[in-house]
Amino acid sequence: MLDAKNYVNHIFEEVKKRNAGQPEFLHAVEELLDSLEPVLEEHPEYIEENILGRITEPERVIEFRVPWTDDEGRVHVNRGYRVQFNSTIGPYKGGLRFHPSVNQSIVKFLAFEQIFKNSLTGQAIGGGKGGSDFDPKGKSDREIMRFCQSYMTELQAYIGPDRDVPAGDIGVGAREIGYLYGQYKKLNQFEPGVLTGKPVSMGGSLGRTEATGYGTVYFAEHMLQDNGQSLAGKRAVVSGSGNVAIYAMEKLIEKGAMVIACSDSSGFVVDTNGIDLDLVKEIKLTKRGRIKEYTQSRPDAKYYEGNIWSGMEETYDYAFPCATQGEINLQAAQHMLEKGVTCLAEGANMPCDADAVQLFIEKGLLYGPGKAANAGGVAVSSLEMQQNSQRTSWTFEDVDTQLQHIMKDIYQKAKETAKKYGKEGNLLQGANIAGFVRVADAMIRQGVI
Ligand code: NDP
Ligand code: 2IT
Repeated sequence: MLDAKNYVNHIFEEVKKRNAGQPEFLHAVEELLDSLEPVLEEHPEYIEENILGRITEPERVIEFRVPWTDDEGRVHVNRGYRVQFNSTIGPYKGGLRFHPSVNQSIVKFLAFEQIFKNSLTGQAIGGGKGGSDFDPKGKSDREIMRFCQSYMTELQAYIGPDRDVPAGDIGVGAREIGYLYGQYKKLNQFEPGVLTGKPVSMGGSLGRTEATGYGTVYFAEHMLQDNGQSLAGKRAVVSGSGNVAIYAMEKLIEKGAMVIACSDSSGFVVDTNGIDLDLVKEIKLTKRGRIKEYTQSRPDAKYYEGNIWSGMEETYDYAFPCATQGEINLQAAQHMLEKGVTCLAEGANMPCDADAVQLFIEKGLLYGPGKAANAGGVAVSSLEMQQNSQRTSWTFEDVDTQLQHIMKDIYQKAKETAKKYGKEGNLLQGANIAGFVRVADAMIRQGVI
């Protein structure tokens, strides 16, 4: 039998061979494998049972054609995906992303992350993710509806409340989930538990919209409190201005922090008086506009094109990347440290490159990895599934209280697991090991399937 180090190297070589040309997926696998040596040394059965060989291979990858007609009658074709990565501890669970950059590598990386994130929540949910290279920007409501109907016409054959439960992600919010569910229901039957993130009027959970952003801030607060710091009176920067970013900003402001900047994929706005969140909501949620429009109503604020993390000139304390993967490279990370950042919690999935994370950890920055810090969204999705199967709905306060407990529990698990394996303070390693062990133990008990 190989020793832990050689086993990890062997598996990564195999994964690279089998997934050539999928850099995002390889990055996610490497990041997990890098953490596991100490736990493999302690549990040779994981090597004997070849858990890593099995856990890095999706149970199923579904790809399909999505044809749709625009308002002028032109016919378009996009590609749809659903990766059903691991169902050991529950039905596949994870969002759908509609963005032109979506490809198999991105969906596999997101589904892989989701396995360990979902495990950390303590809920009974496996890992999955899907989406399409469809670009929702500039499309009419009717075009979005026709696209969602076509996408669901194919996807419905593979999902179900105990089988696979999609939700939102980039480009997929309550509007899209509403259309997707409508088509599912037309082709099947009334079954709200087949999707989460639904509008509240049709079986969605109160608090799901806010959950990812709020949860990320709750997680950051635990990191800070444990280190004698707090959010109150501090300057924060949040990237993105979508679902996760908006509710991270809302909770930060409620906790007394001042959010001085946020962004979209074109550029970022800096308002040293504190970002006016109602204005951001009006621009992004009501008008579906661009963050640049902020300065039309707030002439004191400044708009800059480009990446927020490498472009910020102001100093600030805390960073909340809430846009997308790979927003923070090594050079941006160095710039952030120069600007005074001491804590970073990832609302997005894998927003920091590997060398950026390494630098943050080396420099002692409080670093909250996405699979722990942004798990509040999927955790509340699981609470939505519970409400749907009980045919009931809980109050906002009830859901938010459960979310706070779950985020605290995830933080404790990541912290204590890191300590147990001699990596005190390294929440990435703690989260990776804790998320992995729950799934690995259950895989062994289920046999080689
Ligand atoms: P939204 O579509 O609501 O918002 C995405 C935001 O990120 C927009 O401001 C968008 O700008 C920006 N963005 C998207 N792509 C890029 C890019 N390539 N470069 C720079 N900015 C970009 O998505 P969410 O808020 O739901 O998701 C944001 C992140 O959080 C993603 O990484 C997602 O996987 C993760 N996440 C989401 C959860 C959820 O519950 N929704 C749960 C856990 C994680 P623009 O409008 O210009 O495209
Ligand atoms: O990345 C994520 O955790 C999500 N997009 C949320 C998934 C979900 O099923 O709620």
